[in-house]
Amino acid sequence: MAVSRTFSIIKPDATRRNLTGAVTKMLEEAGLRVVASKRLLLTEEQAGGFYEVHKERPFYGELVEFMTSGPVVVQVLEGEDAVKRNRDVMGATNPADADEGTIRKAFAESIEANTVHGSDSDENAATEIAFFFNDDEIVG
Ligand code: RTP
Ligand code: MG
Repeated sequence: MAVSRTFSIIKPDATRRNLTGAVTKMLEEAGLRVVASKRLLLTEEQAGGFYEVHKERPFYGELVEFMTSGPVVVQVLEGEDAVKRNRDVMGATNPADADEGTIRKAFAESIEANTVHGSDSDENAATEIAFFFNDDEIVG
């Protein structure tokens, strides 16, 4: 399996509880390497643009409000089959459905305040990485 990249966000519910290190440790233990990282307070425009695909969903407004409610840590992760590897360690969107050993099982507060975002395809990973990082900010 080839080494690839994915995009991750440590969400405001996690930064608020000082879990950036604990979440990152689980990502690293899953075989992912942080090759870019920065802490940001997203603007409404950034959060709204990032979640544009969910614009018609009933939770869009609340999601944008949540994602701008505190700092996030955006990261590029590298590893074998990175998108799937990350989705596996994240666990199900709703922590009530998340498996033992996953980040969301360990830390998520609710279906919305669910600690992490992870790209769901290689194509979306490339788009999402480019949304937040220049090439020279990523050191593999
Ligand atoms: P993500 O995009 O953040 O990695 O999460 P995901 O693929 O597991 O979930 P997705 O369906 O893409 O939804 C994006 C984010 O929206 C929030 N959400 N709220 N209130 C609700 O019913 C609801 N459903 C989803 C979550 O923060 C979810 O991660
Ligand atoms: Mg998603």
